Amino acid sequence: MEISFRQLRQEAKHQGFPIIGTLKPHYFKDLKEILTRYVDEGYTFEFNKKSIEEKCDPFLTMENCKTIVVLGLPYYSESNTIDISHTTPDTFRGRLARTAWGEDYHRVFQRKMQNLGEALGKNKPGVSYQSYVDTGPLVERFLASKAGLGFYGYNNLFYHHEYGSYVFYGYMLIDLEVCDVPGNEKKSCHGSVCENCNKCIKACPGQAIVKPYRLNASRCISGIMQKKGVLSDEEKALMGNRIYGCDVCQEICPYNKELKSSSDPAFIPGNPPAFPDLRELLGVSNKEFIRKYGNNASAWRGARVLKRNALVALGNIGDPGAMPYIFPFINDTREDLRDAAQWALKKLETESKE
Ligand code: B12
Ligand code: SF4
Ligand code: SF4
Repeated sequence: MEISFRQLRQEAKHQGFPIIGTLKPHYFKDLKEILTRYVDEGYTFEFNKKSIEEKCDPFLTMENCKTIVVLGLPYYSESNTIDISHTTPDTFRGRLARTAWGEDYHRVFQRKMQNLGEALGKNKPGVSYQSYVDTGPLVERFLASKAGLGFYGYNNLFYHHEYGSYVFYGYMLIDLEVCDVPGNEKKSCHGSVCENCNKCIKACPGQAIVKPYRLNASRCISGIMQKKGVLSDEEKALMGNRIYGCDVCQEICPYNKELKSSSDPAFIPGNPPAFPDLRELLGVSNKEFIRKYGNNASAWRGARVLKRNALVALGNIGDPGAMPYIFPFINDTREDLRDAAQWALKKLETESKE
């Protein structure tokens, strides 16, 4: 069975994917080298030597795979469509990274990929496919680069020439050959932009970008905030007012200026807002949390992690008016919440005496 790239792209666009590329599945020897280097240097995150083979060999996931379809969803848009009261930080508001603005991108992806799969099935009855975003066996950025969709920045992010680094990637393994695939266009050489810049490396709060294209995930705040349990005092201090994710290495990047905006309404923040009221978050019941945050990317680690982060953020923001909201947690039976509350309170008390 075969489909032309043009037809596939048209269908993907119709289902809401402005970015699409394809590649033929094969054993990714070059990825194996990259992953082995990461492991040898000790910069691994939720992957291990055991799973390297799966990441490098798409046929272990789908034996009859003929094409890997890489799909991109841009998520950056100027805030003009967003209720400004929800986006202006005040002293009791924390911050969600742009990746958690609007609907959980995993859901958005799965819905659109499911629709794309069904549309392909109508055209090519019997076609089989598997779709993944984040939790699948393969490495999204690697696939995007092999499909010729852009380039890597020093900050380890993958850039699209129009939408910059604010693009989510997912992929589908299909048993369809794709014909008439255009050659990869070399639209820009990002390497030369990075050479005279290094802004992301200097700005990273956790000094997590240890060298160009190398992230020490254990120092990346984005990873730190997703960990469960008690955070070290150094980790807590690094978080600032963030409660989920970090955009510093993307916001500072000159390549991310004057981007084409995403037109996807799914990524407009609403409930929860981009800057959630931390007092409110600390008070929500599990039921209310599910209602308010359940459809948001920040919720996947549960209410407890976000509440711990909210306590830390209130300490970092430094307004003593937050104390009454922190007090109820200082003797909490849950150690992570108790520790965060005691740390925040001590910080506010010390600062108010200075
Ligand atoms: C685990 C994970 C994390 C971990 C650790 C990430 C890590 N080790 O890089 C943590 C929690 C820290 C994290 C943070 C973030 N993440 Co994340 N994360 C992932 C996940 C699930 C797996 C990553 C992985 O396996 N990495 C393994 C390494 C080897 O691969 P890589 O990260 O792609 O690194 C590439 C470069 O190092 C490059 N490379 C290596 N050497 C060299 C040398 C040269 C010369 C060149 C040019 C390139 C190069 O090749 C590697 C292979 O692609 C992916 C989704 C997925 N399944 O791929 C999302 C993903 C990478 N994350 C994503 C995002 C958005 C983020 C955050 C921006 C979220 C936020 N706002 O807080 C931050 C950004 C941090 C950063 N500077 O990269 C997006 C990235 C989109 C993009 N346009 O790049 C992805 C693809 C999710 C998605 N589905 O869209 N993430
Ligand atoms: S901030 Fe500078 S060095 Fe970092 S990715 Fe952007 S252009 Fe490259
Ligand atoms: S997401 Fe934040 S902590 Fe992680 S590398 Fe980028 S700037 Fe550093």
